[in-house]
Amino acid sequence: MSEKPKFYLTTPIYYPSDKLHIGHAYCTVATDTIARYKRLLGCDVMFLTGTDEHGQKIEDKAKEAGVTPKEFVDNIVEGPRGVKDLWKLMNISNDRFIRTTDDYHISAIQKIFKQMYDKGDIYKGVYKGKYCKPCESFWTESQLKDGCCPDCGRPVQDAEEEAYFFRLSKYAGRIQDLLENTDFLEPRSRVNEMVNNFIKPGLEDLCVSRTSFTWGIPVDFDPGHVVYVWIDALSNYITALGYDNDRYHDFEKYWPADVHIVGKEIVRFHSIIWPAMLMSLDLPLPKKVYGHGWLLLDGGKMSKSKGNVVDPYILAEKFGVDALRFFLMRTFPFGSDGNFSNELLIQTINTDLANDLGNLVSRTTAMVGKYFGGALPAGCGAAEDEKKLAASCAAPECVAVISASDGPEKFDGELIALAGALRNKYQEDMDAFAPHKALEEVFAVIQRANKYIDENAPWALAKDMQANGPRLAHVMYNLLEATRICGILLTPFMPESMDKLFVQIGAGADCRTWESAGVWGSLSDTAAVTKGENLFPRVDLDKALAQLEAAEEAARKAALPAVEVEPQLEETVDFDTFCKSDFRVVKVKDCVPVKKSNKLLRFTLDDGTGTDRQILSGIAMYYKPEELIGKTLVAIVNLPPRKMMGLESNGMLISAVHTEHGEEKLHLIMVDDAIPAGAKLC
Ligand code: ME8
Repeated sequence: MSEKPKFYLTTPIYYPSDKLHIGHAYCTVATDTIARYKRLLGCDVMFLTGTDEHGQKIEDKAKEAGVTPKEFVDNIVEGPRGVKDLWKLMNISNDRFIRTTDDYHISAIQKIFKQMYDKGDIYKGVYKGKYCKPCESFWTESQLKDGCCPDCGRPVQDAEEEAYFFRLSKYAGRIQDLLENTDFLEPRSRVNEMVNNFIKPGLEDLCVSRTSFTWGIPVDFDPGHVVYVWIDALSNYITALGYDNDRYHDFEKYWPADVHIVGKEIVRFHSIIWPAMLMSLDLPLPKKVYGHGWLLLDGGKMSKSKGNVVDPYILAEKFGVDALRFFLMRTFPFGSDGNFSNELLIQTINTDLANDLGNLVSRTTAMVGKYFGGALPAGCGAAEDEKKLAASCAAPECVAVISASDGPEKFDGELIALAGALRNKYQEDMDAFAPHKALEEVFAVIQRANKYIDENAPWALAKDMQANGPRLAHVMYNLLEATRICGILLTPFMPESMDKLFVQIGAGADCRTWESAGVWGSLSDTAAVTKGENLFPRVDLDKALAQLEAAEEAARKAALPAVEVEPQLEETVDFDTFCKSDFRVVKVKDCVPVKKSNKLLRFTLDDGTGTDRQILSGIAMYYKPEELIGKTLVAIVNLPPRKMMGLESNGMLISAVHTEHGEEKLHLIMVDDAIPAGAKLC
C-alpha cells in the first residue's frame, strides 16, 4: 500500500499578552480549513499551533497584574475563555499545541543557540540603544516617541549592553535568491517588499540576546542573557516535532514544513530570519511561507490598546461557529486586507447560508418528503451518459454543448456539468491558498441548483404523479447529488453543519469522501432523506446588530482583569522607608477634565504651603469634576513630578480600589472637612 503524502502546516504561535480577537481567529480558521482539506484529500496531516510566551511585554503585564509571568500566561492560555478554549470552540483540529514555556522547548532552544554559537554564527558584541533610567528600559531609536521613552515620556540616554548577535548578514545572498527565484514566499507581492525594504538596504546582524529583562530562555553558557524572543518563537516549528528533544519524534517524518501560514507583519521574520537560522543549523527550509492580510476594523488594524477588537466568542455564540468560520473564509481574499463589520457578517449569513445553501437543502429535503415519503424510487438516479458527462466536465466547454440541447434535459446537463467540474476547480483554488475563490465555485453550483428547482417547478410536476413521477424523482435526485458534492467540499469550512447536512440528504460515509465528490451518481437513489433542523436560520439584521452591540458593551464592562488575582497584601516595607512617604490633607480648589483624556482629571489643590499644587488623577470615570470642588482629600506629595498628556502632576491623590463584577472601582479617600489643608498624616 502506498504511503499517504505528508503535509505539515502551522499557524503563528500567538502572543498571550491579551485575550485573542477575531483577527487571530481568522488566521487559525484559515489554517484549520487547509488542514481539513488536506485530510479530505487523504494526506497525513500535522497541524501545529501554540503560544509564544516570553518577552518583556509579558513580564511587564504580569507585574502590573501582580502575578508571575508564568501565572499570567497560564491564565490566558489554559484559563476560562483562553486560547485553548477558543480553539476548541472554533473547532480547530490542530494535532499539536506548543507553549514556548514547555520544558522540552526551553532545553531545545538552549541547544539550538549553542549549535549556532559553536558554528560561529552567533558571537558576542555590544548592543547600542537608548536607555530610560527611571523605567530601567532599553529602547531602539524607532521605538522612541518624539525622541523620548514611549512609556513615561522622559528623555532617554545613549546606552550599551553586552549582547549576542546572529550573523544574519552572512546569509543575505542566499535569502535574496530564495525569495526572488523560488516560490518560497507567497503571495508574490510580498517578495518585493522583503527584498527592497530589508535585503537591498543591507541586512545587519541581529541582536539575539538581552540582559535587561529576565522572562526569557536563559543562554545556558552565559547566565544573565536571555534568548531573543523571535529565535525562541520561530524554532517552535521544529522543536514541536522533536528537534533537539525527546518529547516528540516526528522531525524526520514531517520536516520540512509544507507551509507556514502567517500574518503580513511577521512575514519578515519568517522569510528572512527563519530561513537564515535553518541555514545556520544546516536544516532543510520550509517549502512555503504564506503571508495573509489583516482583518481591519474601521480601516485600521485591530488592537487591544486601541480598544477596537472584536471578540470571536460573542460572534460564535450568537451566530454559530460554522457561520463565523464560513464568513471569515468567504468574504476576505486571503492574501489581502479586509474590513470586518457585523453588518457584513450578518449579510453573508443571510445571503449565502440562509438563502442559497439553507434553502436548497430545506426545499429539496422537504419535497422528497412530501412527494416521495422521504425516499426516491429505485432507478431514478444518474444515467450512464450523465455520469460520463460529469466526469468529462473538468472542461467548461461541455457546458456550452449541453446548453445548446433542448428540453428539460438541458437543465440537467447544465447542473451536472457544473457540479462535475467543481472538484477540480476547487482543488486548484485551495492549493493556491485562495479559499474565498474555492467557495465562490461551490456557491456557483448551489445557486445553479436553486435555479434548477425553479426551472423544473417540481410543484407543477407533482400535480400529475402518474405522468411526471419518474421525471420528478430524477429532478430530486439531481438536487440531492449536487447538494452532496457541495457538502463534501464545504466540510473543511463548516465541519459540523455538513455532518448534519449529510444526515438530511442520506449520504453515508462512502459518499462523503473526496473521491466521491468527483463521481456524479455516488449517492444511492433510494437514500433516506429527512428534513431536519434548519441548518442556517435567517438573522434579523437590525435586531442582531442591537443585540451584538449590547453583548459587546456588557463584555467590555464585565471584562475581568486579564488575570484574576487573589487579593493579596503588598510586600512589607521597613518602617523608615514608610515614614519617608509624605501624606498630606489637601483641599480641592478646582477640578477640570484633561483634554483628549477620558481618564484624567486635573486638580488644583491647596496643600497648606500657600502655593497651588497640581495633581492629575485617573478617576474621571468615577466622579464629575464639579462635585469634587471643595472636598478634603489625601495626597502623597513627595513623589517625583510626572508628565501625563503634556501636564505635570506633583503627587498622587489617594484612593481605595476594589473590583465589582469584574470592573475596577476607585473611591477617593475623603476626610473630615475640619482638618486644615497641609495637615500631615502619620
Ligand atoms: O506575531 N487580522 O503573535 P501575535 C489578521 N508571537 N491577522 C491578525 C490580526 C488581524 N487583525 N491581528 C493579529 C505573533 N493577526 C508572534 C508569532 S510565530 C513564530 C510568532 C495575526 O499573537 C498576526 O498577523 O501578535 C499573526 O500572524 C498572528 O495573528 C499572531 O499574532
